[in-house]
Amino acid sequence: MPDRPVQIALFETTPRIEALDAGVARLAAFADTAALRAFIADVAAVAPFRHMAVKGGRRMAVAMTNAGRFGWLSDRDGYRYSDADPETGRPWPALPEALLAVADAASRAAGFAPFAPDACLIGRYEAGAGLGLHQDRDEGDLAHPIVSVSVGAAASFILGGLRRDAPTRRIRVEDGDVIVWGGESRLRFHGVAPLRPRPDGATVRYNLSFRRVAV
Ligand code: MD3
Ligand code: FE
Repeated sequence: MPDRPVQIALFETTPRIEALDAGVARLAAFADTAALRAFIADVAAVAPFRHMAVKGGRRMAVAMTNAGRFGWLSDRDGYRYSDADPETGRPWPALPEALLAVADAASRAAGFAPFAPDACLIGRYEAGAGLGLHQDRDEGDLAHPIVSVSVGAAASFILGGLRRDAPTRRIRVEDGDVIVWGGESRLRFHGVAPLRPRPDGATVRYNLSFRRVAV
């Protein structure tokens, strides 16, 4: 990865915090998305975005890559975290201190414990791409929240309950929004509605989700 240390804080120090649900907080316009875009480009130069396969053999609509010690993978065998990119055999690009600080500051601002993520899954959503309802439960210690950062086009996040058939609500997420998901919402089903094409054609959204995988 290019050596481009970022010294400035990448987050708002006096965030607007909104409680959206039990254990779910939104920090509106919390993250500096220009710096995040540079980070995403650096990661993708080493670990390119790819449409991973799922169990039935179909490919996901969202293109993904990872940074940090562990990266999330899906293939015909299922989901798992791995310390190497199967496309290259190389470790995933490192998570810079400035980004670790964003995730930690968001966790604390939302009322959770200090947070030291060791994985960052980056998703790229183009027009029409969405993410079906699922749970994130492969991380070692589910007491840690997940911190997600939205970059680019707005999207509707779908938040369900602890059972797949529970009612869902939609949460609009915009460029720079950080959402912290933890506590009793950590295992809720969730997804992303297919991105509506924007009239200017510039329909792309990135999502970075910071996770703690190792216990
Ligand atoms: C909500 N990504 O990659 S952020 C994912 O916007 C994923 O790209 C979404 O769901 C996106 O797995 C959402 C992350 C997230 C993670 C765990 C959650 C949201 C969550 C657990 C409970 C509720
Ligand atoms: Fe998820």
